[in-house]
Amino acid sequence: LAARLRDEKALALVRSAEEAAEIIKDGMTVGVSGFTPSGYPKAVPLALAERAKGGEKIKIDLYSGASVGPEIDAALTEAGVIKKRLPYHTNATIRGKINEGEVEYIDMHLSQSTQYVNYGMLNKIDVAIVEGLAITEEGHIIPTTAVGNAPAFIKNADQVIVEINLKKPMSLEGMADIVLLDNPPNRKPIGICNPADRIGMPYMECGFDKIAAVVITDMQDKTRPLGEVDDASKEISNNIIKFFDREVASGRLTNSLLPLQSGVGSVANAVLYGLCDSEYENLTCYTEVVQDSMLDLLRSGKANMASTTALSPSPAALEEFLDEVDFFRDKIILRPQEISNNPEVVRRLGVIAMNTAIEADIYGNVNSTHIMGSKMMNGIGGSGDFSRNGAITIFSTPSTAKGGKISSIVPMVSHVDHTEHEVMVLVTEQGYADLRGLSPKERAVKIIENCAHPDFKEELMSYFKRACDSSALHTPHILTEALSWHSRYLDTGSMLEE
Ligand code: 0RQ
Repeated sequence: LAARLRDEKALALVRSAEEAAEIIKDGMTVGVSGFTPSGYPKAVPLALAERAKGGEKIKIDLYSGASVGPEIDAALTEAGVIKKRLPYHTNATIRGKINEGEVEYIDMHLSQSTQYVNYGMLNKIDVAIVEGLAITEEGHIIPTTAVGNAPAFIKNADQVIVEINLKKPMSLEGMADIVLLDNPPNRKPIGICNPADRIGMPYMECGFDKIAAVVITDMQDKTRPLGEVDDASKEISNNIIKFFDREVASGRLTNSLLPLQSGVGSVANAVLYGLCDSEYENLTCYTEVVQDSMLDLLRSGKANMASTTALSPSPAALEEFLDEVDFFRDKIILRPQEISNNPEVVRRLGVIAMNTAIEADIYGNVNSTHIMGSKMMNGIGGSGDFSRNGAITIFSTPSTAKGGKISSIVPMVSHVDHTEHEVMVLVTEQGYADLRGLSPKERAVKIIENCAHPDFKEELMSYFKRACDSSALHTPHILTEALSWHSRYLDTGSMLEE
């Protein structure tokens, strides 16, 4: 334990999870570490849930970096503890309560969530609960497998509870590169000109005066399993690589491409697997999550390094990774999400942003968050941070969902996260549509021809042609019909015409 708690002051602060949870009171705002179920506190939230289940009234606003594990989002939701939640989640239990209207949810750009806290635009953070590898002699906290918003929560919190997780090997020390930005007008340029540049310290500043309790835990992150790479995902990956090949042939990209960003989920994971078998080499990643396929890119030497804010492999890949940390230590940099997702850096590096859509419309607007316009799925996460600022912005989705009953290409999206102004390339298993330099009507033809599923192509073209018969010809729509595909699905369980 001496390697983990490097000063007696830390040792003197050791408490049980139940004792530490007593610090959290009804009405407080709590910030937790963690980003994609990785590096989040577990024991104290579980103890807090038990208190509430025992009958005590506790409601808190809960802020995180991104998604966290069921020990927080499921346990605290089931115990009725969460009043308001931000900025991102992927948990089915809290999703249910958000969509039933019982939990208020703010779906935010992840890089902006940090500055909302720093600018004082949200509640003051009463307590930060942070998973750590160790506490230094000075009382600073070394992060584990994710950084996220933890540095900002620690800075802005009145009190900090540290969960020292013995499951996380000490060999992770040194991966993190922590820097906090000053608020405007004193903000300086961020000195990252290459994904491998280190600009900060390996720990999160805290100090013993803020640490209210230290809890020793031994619990593995409950990362999310990834689906099998199915045929549609393989085809999406092949189509993205075809697009890259054309960019290289035209001289706009080299064989090392540009720093890659790839979102969460099975499709995003499959896309990078495609690169493992490609001729591309000396790749770099400037991203927010590292899933299984990105670890394989690093293992195989196809990619030299990855800058990220979180390591979020599937459970099996996590075990493998934790055995091989020494191999990865100089190949991965863990940054605060304000830096990993920073528009200034994403624009400077020229990141290739690859994210996932729920649906896209014929003009290139993308919905990544809402099912049938009203129900929250997960949230925008960092997809907007990257897509609005990348050199090349790609969105992919299978062309159909729910066994072919839903077309992912629709006349008008039922919710917009990414607008026609930033979506450059749309990819499905059917093909890719390069939308750069195309007017709305030109985009519509390309998207329908290249991306729509054959079962829906004709009807989409019919909609577009009839819309073109109207008098408003810049972005032709028939407003009374534009969302009829969604209504039909809600009424009949299918977007297909009877
Ligand atoms: O629901 O499981 O109930 O059937 O949406 O879809 O195909 O399993 O895909 O796991 O890759 O998730 C966009 C949600 C895709 C995710 C999204 C239904 C489908 C299924 C999931 P069921 P799949 P994935 C990095 C960047 C936004 C944030 C982001 C996401 C479920 O990638 O949250 O990219 N992205 N952040 O059936 C109705 C459609 C549908 C549909 C799919 N058109 N209509 N339902 N589904 N298409 C991450 C961070 O920032 C941390």
